Amino acid sequence: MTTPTGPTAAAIASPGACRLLLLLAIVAAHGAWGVQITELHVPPVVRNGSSSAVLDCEYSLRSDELRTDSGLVVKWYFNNGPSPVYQWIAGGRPQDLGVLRGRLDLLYRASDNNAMKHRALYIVNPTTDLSGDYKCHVSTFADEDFMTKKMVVFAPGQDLEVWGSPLGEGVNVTCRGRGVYPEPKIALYVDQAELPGVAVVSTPREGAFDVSASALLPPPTPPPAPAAAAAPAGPAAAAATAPDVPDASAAASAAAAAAVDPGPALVGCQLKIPETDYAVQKSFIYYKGERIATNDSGAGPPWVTVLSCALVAHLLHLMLLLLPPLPRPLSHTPCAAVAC
Ligand SMILES: *C1O[C@H](CO)[C@@H](O)[C@H](O)[C@H]1NC(C)=O
Ligand SMILES: *[C@@H]1O[C@H](CO)[C@@H](O)[C@H](O)[C@H]1NC(C)=O
Ligand SMILES: *[C@@H]1O[C@H](CO)[C@@H](O)[C@H](O)[C@H]1NC(C)=O
Repeated sequence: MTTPTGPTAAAIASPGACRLLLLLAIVAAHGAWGVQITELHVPPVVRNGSSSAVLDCEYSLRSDELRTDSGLVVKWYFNNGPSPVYQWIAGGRPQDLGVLRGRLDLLYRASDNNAMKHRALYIVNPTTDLSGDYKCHVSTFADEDFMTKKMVVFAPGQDLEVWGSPLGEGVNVTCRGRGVYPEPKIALYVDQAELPGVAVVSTPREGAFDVSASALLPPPTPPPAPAAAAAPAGPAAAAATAPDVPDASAAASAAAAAAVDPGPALVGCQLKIPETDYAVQKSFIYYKGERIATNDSGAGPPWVTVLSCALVAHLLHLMLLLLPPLPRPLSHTPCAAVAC
């Protein structure tokens, strides 16, 4: 018996909504959807020869997928290759395959949960050839999920070298880095300004790169005697060859040179490895054609510390010019002091 009253009409109008609610309730009771990767931990940058790198694939499972007969399989793929480089069938032993064969600690456990313990890759001594995309793929009979992330294994290579050699009237500045991976960027600077027209050569060798950059600096002016005398604090003091007894004419010509002297130039080289924050610099002070100091640094610009050395040398130089002990015509001293 039907009575066309309000409540009955409402019940007829909303069966769709009721079914949706019921479905949501069932899904909620089962713990949402099937297997789902919640976090993929892949170290973005690893140094070649590090002791280990752990790539962990965290996932959530529906309660029925936690059972041993759920068909849970964890696979890892490298660089989108067709076959896995690692496979673990829950309940069995993990296997290292392909490029990772012999490269993993298979006893490593990422979790105490039996449905998750061998989900991670524990790479022992990662090397540059293991740079690439790592895809974790997790599946059960009911569902599957995957996620990919990149790991760069970089090699800083041997010490960066920078030097200048005379070329015609100028100086050929060359900077070289060897055995670097991945392919680095290299640049030359003079007083912090990047030199344009630098010739860069990059050569692959044994799975890494040798790079060099060279550029021609304009002709230097002749080295003044006071510059050599002003360098005793620096490591280049032993290399200073100018005689310690400047005569009046040498001092006068030095004063004249100082009048147009633009000061020491800092010649630097920087090598950077893309996708990492690895950068290394090396520089030397180029003072009227003479290399008077050198330094390098692994992090951050060395310009400030080296530049202050340059300023000290420059100040010493100026002080020597202003000191009155040298026998020379008085009229020349104020001339040098005001840099006419
Ligand atoms: C350059 O700096 C490094 C530290 O980065 C230091 O170990 C080295 O002795 C310095 N070299 C010179 C020539 O000052
Ligand atoms: C990376 O490290 C290994 C040793 O762990 C070494 O044999 C190899 O030459 C290194 N590769 C580069 C490019 O430096
Ligand atoms: C500068 O020197 C480097 C190596 O010392 C050399 O390879 C390069 O060709 C030189 N550049 C010029 C312009 O000669």
